[in-house]
Amino acid sequence: MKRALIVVDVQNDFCEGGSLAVHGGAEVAFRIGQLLHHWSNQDPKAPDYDLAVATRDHHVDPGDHFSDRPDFDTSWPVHCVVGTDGEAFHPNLDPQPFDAVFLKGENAAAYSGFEGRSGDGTTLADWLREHDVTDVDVCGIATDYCVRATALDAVRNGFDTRLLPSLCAGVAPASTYSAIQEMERAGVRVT
Ligand code: VGL
Ligand code: ZN
Repeated sequence: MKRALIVVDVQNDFCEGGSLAVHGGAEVAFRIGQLLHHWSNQDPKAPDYDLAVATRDHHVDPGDHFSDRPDFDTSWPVHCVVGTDGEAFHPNLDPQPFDAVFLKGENAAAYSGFEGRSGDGTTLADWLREHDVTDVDVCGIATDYCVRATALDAVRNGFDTRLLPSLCAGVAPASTYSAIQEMERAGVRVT
């Protein structure tokens, strides 16, 4: 049994000052950074993850995922464009001791980290299985979109899945609330 931490989309554009800023994003980046700091220093008070991975929204031309008049549900302002500062990890996410990073959404919307691939083309599900991971904790941005989709796919792929709500930020309160209910119904343990 091995447990991995999955850090979803803690990128500049999803934090204050970014093009799709999520309220509380920079604070969540800071708190995840603190956790990673304790974890990478093998601090006894850190959670005992065997591995830590991150996902990144990584858009080139994702079609109608981008809009000049976004509805903030199925269409969004231009964000996380490959090669821009908005696509980079937020500086509060420090350190970044990830065993792998999974990029998603190059040419179409991809909310779930399980749609992403690492540098050598491995999917998140295959990578976790290759590393004997059975349990995952999911945190990051946004609770009601990419965190939700990633946690639901983790359950579907057979991982024992927990959500860390204190290390998440959501786009809107109502959709964040219903996303948490939906994750719980699907078998995600909300800690
Ligand atoms: C996300 C909206 C658009 C996310 C990504 O990371 O939750 N949200 N693209
Ligand atoms: Zn996106």
